Amino acid sequence: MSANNRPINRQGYNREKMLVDRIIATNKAVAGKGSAMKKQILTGSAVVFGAVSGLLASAAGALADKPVDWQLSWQDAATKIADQIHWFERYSLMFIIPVTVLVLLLLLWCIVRFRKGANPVASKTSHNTTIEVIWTLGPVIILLFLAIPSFQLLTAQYSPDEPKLTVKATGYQWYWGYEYQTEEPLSFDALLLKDADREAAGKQDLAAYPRLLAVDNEVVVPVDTTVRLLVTAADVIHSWAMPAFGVKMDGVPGRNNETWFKAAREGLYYGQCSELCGKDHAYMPIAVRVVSQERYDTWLAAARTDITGANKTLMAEIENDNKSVTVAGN
Ligand SMILES: [Cu+2]
Repeated sequence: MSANNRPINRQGYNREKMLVDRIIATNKAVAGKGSAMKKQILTGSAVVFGAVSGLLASAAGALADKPVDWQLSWQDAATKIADQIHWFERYSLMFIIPVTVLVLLLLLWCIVRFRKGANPVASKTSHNTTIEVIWTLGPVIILLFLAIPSFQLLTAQYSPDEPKLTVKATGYQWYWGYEYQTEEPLSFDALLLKDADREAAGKQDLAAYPRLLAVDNEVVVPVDTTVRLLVTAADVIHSWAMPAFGVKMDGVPGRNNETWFKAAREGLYYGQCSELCGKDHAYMPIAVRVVSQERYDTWLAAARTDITGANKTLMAEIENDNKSVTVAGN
């Protein structure tokens, strides 16, 4: 499977694959022991899981990076910056967890050791140079260890390569408007996809086009390309946020904020407006479709005259790919 055709939802796909692998492994182990009945049962369950996994795999091709039920951690990173953010979280936890545990233990020790019953006469000590040096220098050193990679990450976030494409996103109450600042500019609006419009849009697949996240017109960008994103708003403050890209930028009326992303894998990515902007704040999702350069070029040319048609053609091509990937995967 080429990098470009990697299933989009790696988390879901891997979980499913692990489950099937485990069942197959158990099945093999049981078969080795010669327990025919167990083998039959397990073969049966493997077949069932195989079928389910087959179904999921075919959907996986169309699946997208989006929040999943009971998710506690990040969405898979689709950009280097998101990867770095995830790394920094794990790194800072390596300090936060021991410090929290240490403080908790010290507290418990003080509570038990120096309680009135065990220590009726309190010490009158008010200064201890050694301990004061330790509890000043210790935190300073820890903060330095946190500050250096934190500034490195900030610098990386503000140092994109020369962007090849500029897209301006304007937040409105309550949808997004996009303007491609290409030779011949292209602009369109992206509104929440209503259930009633699913069929006409060919977006009945709830896994790929989740309720409250899918939109009518996705932002289409080429893979492995630095995209400069200008974010602004026309009425109140909005915020353009895409978790898988590690991007969140406020759109402020009268101001042009700038951010960027460089998506490393193709797929359909979902985000939401992340600034409380009014009663339909929850209903102005963001969808970005990352495709190959050729597909992007074709789409852009067609979108100038017919955005709906261009999106439909693109969708049909991607669906076709997913079908052949599934067949090849079998
Ligand atoms: Cu908003």
